[in-house]
Amino acid sequence: MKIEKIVLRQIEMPLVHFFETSFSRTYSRNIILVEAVCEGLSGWGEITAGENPFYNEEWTDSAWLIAKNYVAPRIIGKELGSAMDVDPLTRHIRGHNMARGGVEAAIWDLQARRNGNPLWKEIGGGARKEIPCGVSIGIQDTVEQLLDKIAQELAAGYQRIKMKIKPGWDVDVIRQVRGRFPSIRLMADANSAYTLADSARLKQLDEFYLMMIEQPLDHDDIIDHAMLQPQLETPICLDECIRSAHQAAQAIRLKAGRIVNIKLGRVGGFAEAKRLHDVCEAAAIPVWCGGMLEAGIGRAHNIALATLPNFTLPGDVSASKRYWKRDIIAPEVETTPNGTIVVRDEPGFGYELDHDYIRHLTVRTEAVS
Ligand code: OSB
Ligand code: MG
Repeated sequence: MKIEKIVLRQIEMPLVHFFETSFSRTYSRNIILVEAVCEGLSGWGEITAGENPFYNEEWTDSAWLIAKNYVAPRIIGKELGSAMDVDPLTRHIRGHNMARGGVEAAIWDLQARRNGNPLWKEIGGGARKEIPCGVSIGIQDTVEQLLDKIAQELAAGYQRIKMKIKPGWDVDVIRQVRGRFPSIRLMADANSAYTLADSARLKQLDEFYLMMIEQPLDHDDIIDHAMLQPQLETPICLDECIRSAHQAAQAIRLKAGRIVNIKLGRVGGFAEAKRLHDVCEAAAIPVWCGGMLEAGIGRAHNIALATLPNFTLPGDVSASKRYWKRDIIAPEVETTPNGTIVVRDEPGFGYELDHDYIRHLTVRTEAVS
């Protein structure tokens, strides 16, 4: 397979409800879609960078430049034995995993379509026909609003609730959530809002028997997490600081956490996500699929990823309608009353693209060939 052309499209999509983390509040997404073309077939990917460099160093504009000037030119025209060959062509680019990963994912989708296979089969997944789903609920204006949201998501069937926390929206809020919902599967995500100096405060969370606390400390830290974990009963789940299988191996060796959130973009695509999955599986560390407020393409890629065997915990992959009035794929992603998503068997990522709507949302386009 030789990629002839890579088309980048930036779309702007308003969220149905703002999403607030410890680092920012988002009302509208600016997402880069990647189309990789070979012999009349196209594969599609989504770059999961945020609108600002606050989750990690990437954002829409940096990802656009990296994808256009560094990633695409290194792939176009090269003879690829398989999509596995894409990752080594761009590995020497430092950082910018989301820009690399969005292009890589498009080529996996293309390969799946060429072979007439669903993407989950192409990546070696298929351990489950339905993936277990949780939801990630942002920081709200009031605790009452948070409690209402949780009640609504539980009524929809979601299997676990993740709530975002930050200093000032943590122990007291979780106490109220636990008071109202004593037996739900609950976890908290701090997005790096604390330091080791907050150990005593984080230790107070043990009282609420959370499934895990996600990335309490610095975005690029492993060592402090290894100092914190033995002080807590609550398992630490690592997100931001795990960008490669190698870093996961190091974190596991240092006992910096007991669970890993895998995000396709954060690690640079399917090849590295698979290696990371395998490293965790060999160490009996369960993983789950994280989310970056993806539109339909990224969402569908996450569903395929979550069919690998060690994705045993409910992830942050949920229904399209929680994010968008209208998604860019058809049908949109829906959940069952049991809080699962049924994996589709159509070739590629398994959904139809809504080209008209994508055209309507597009604010810039550039093709590299
Ligand atoms: O840390 O998991 C995170 C969204 C944007 C940036 C970081 C994170 C998140 C989420 C939302 O938690 C997951 C989703 O619903 O897509
Ligand atoms: Mg997180």
